Amino acid sequence: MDTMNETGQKRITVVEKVMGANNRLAAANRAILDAANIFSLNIMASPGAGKTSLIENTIKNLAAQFTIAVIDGDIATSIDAERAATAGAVAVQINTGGECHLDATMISQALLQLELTGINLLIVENVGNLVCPAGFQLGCHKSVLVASIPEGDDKPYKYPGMYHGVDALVINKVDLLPYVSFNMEYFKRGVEILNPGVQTFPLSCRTGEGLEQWLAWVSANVNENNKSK
Ligand SMILES: Nc1nc2c(ncn2[C@@H]2O[C@H](COP(=O)(O)OP(=O)(O)OP(=O)(O)O)[C@@H](O)[C@H]2O)c(=O)[nH]1
Ligand SMILES: [Mg+2]
Repeated sequence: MDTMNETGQKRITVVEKVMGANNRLAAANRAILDAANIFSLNIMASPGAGKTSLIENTIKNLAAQFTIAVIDGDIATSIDAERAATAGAVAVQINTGGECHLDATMISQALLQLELTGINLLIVENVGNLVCPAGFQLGCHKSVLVASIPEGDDKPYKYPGMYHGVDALVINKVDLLPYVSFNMEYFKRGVEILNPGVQTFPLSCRTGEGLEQWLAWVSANVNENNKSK
């Protein structure tokens, strides 16, 4: 709502208007995905946490079961989309031109570039950032945060907006636990305060430890989505 302050200046709530427009477009994206019977994940994380590594592992393990597409958001390159394509998915690159997050408009443009018929699973890799992506709905069915051991155990406390809003949490790079000072108890306590009971998958994209539980969760969601249609 626009408001008038005490000096008579009109304060226009531009942010609310922008977010409202984004959310409407996100709902339209969801309708397109639902009509095509596609289950979708929005993968968010800080730079280098292992989003693309997790996506590669997911494609390699589930490509025999599902047809998988990837929309890769990156500030400037197509490196990650190429990695997803090499792993066996149809991949579309979005270069945000410096923007620190994907938004619903970008996803709607990317969806136009995909042949949606036959796709079961769409994975969106958001731009590496623990702040901005949390504020922009894309229309995906579930949002996933990939935390990683070397980032430190204080991240839930420092980036509450991101930890609060996600449907699942991957804790990647557990193979580095012996080498990094990371108090899992302290980390999980922070997560529990912000997002009680959130489904959590400690794993290593490098060694494969813990991947099975993650793959089972993704498969169950895709199968559930197929059943509900
Ligand atoms: N030790 C270890 N390294 C990992 C693991 N997963 C990913 N890495 C490494 O971490 C680095 C970053 O991985 P990416 O998958 O590119 O990370 P990302 O989140 O997609 O990075 P951006 O897209 O640049 O934000 C690479 O050098 C990976 O090989 C893991 O489980 N253990
Ligand atoms: Mg990446």
